[in-house]
Amino acid sequence: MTQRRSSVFHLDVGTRNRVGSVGATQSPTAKLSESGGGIVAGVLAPHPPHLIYAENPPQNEPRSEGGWDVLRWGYEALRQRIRDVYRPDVLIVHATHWVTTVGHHVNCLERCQGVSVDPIFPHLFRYRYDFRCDTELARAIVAEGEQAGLIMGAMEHSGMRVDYATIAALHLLNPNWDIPVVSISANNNPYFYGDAPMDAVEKLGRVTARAIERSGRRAVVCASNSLSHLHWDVEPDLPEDMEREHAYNQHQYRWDMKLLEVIRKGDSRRLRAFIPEHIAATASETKSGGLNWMMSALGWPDLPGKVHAYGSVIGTGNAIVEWDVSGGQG
Ligand code: 2X7
Ligand code: FE2
Repeated sequence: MTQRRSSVFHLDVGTRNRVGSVGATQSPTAKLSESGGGIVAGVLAPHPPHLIYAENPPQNEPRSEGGWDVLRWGYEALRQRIRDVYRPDVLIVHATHWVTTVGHHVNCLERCQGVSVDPIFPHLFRYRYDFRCDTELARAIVAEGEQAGLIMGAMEHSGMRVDYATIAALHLLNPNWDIPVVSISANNNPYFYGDAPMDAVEKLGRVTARAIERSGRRAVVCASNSLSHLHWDVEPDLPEDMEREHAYNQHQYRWDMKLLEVIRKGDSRRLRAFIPEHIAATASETKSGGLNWMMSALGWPDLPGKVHAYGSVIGTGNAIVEWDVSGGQG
């Protein structure tokens, strides 16, 4: 049997631990500002291209027999909440695979069109995208960030190919693409290990929240991250062969469950301290800073996250989680 090799990078699962400093937390029902603007929900939105491939949307070229159904059902439930309950003006995504080494970049292009290809799984994900950005809010985030002392960049290069983590998460959250988008890069310099500081990305979260409030927009903020990130480097002939899909090992699965238990309890101090431990134990993709950015934008509320689904994709752990901070105004 031919087996495909993937060259996805591996990180050693280290033993480094760093308990993050714990900052002030906010009430779970962050009020919308007088202008009506504010964050109504935060979501953890993993982006394995396999989930798009399995769905067979017209935008994606490769065809499949399906697969990873429970994760896709979880996304269906979350889509419905976004469409019927939150009705946001904008979806803001922290884009794990748009890696910038100097500063946090924000996509400031009016319209993005092109084909997004997963460099590791091009046989699964070649997706034709066409969507609009909320450039006014994007520029406001850049300005607020600069004012707060962060290195920011306004991305205006029309030739840039939008990364698959942005496209996959946004498709899974809103396949109609009828809500404007702001996407923010992962400034990955400091974020490779569990003991890397998250201060800058947390400041970016606070800055993002401030810009949203001033804009008068209702926003859903999205961390585009998988959890445990060890995975197979061979693939079955039929990529969607579910006989072959399971957690990479018991250690990775247990640590993801520990994180989800903390999330479901809604103790944000505990969560903030636990994230680096989880990264160190599992090479979790949250090392890109997306989860800290999102929780910081929400103000680290003491609010249980609702887990819509958990499942493995090529061995990695993936959880779809929602934090409703609308305070009944959703
Ligand atoms: O980027 C990814 C990922 N986060 C998880 C699984 C498989 C592929 O790509
Ligand atoms: Fe990823």
